[in-house]
Amino acid sequence: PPLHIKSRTAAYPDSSIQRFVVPDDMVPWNVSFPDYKPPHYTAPSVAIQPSWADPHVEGSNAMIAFPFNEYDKKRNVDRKSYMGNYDVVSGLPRNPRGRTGLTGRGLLGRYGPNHAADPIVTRWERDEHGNVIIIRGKPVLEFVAICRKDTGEWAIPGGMVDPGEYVTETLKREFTEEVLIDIDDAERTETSFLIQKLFNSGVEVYKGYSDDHRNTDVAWIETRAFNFHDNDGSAFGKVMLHPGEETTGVQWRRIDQSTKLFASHFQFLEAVAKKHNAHF
Ligand code: RP5
Ligand code: MG
Ligand code: MG
Repeated sequence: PPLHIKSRTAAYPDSSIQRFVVPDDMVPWNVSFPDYKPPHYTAPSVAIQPSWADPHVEGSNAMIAFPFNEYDKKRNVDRKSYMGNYDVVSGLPRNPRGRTGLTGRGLLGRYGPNHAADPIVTRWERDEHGNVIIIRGKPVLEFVAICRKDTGEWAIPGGMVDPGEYVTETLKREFTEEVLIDIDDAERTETSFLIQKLFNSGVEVYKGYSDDHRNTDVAWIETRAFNFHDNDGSAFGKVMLHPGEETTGVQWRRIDQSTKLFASHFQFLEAVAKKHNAHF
C-alpha cells in the first residue's frame, strides 16, 4: 500500500500539537524506531465523550472495553477493518498503515477504525448548447464538491457512519446534510424521486484506508466511496446546491488532475474517471 502522507501532517488540526517526525522509511511498524516518542493527544471535543465517541480508557484497558476486529454489538459500531485484522499492541489498536507521529485519538471518536462514507455524484460537463465537453477525445465529468471549513480544501461531501447505520444510508444522509437541496414545491416530488432513484444506483469505487490529517497511531478513518452517475443530467437538472453547516461552498467541479483535494479524495475521483473512460 502507498505511504500515508496526510496522516503525518506536522501540525495536528485544531490544536497546538506537533506530530513526532516519522521519516518515510520509519513508517512501517516492523522497522525498529527506538527513539519514537509520539505525543499523546485526545481533543477536548472527544474527551468530553459525545455520543459519537468512545469513552476514554487508560492504556491497555481499551482491549477489555472494546471488541477490536469485531462488530461491537453493545455500541453498534463496526470495529473491523476493511484491510484485514489490525494488531492490538499494549491493549490499543495499531494503525494498519504505520506510524503517524501521534498517539491518543486526536479528533477521532473511535479507537481503531472510524468508518466513513463518500458519495461521489457525477454528471457530464456540458457547454451552453448542452453538448458534452470533450478534451483530448474524452468526455469530461463533474462532481458535486464542497469546500471544507476545516482545511479549506475541495472535497466529496462525505461523513462518518452513525452507530447502527448502513453505509447506503450514510451516503444519502451526508449528501443531504452537506449539500442542502433547495427546490420549489412544484418540482419537489419529481426531483426527489429522481434523486432517490440515482441513490439506488451507486457503484463502489473505493473501500479502505483514508489518508486523513486527523489519523493517529491508534485511531484512523476508513471509507467506502460510491459513485452515483446522473448520466442524462435529469436527476439534478433543476436542483440548486447549497452549502450545509460544515461547508463554505458547494459547486459542480470538473474532475481532472488539477484540483488539490481533501484526504484521499483525488484517488477516488481518478477511479471514477477511469470507470467512465472520461478525461482526467
Ligand atoms: C475523510 O473524512 C473521508 O473520506 C470522509 O470524506 C471524511 C469524513 O469526515 P467528516 O466529513 O465527517 O469530517 O477521511
Ligand atoms: Mg463530512
Ligand atoms: Mg457530516
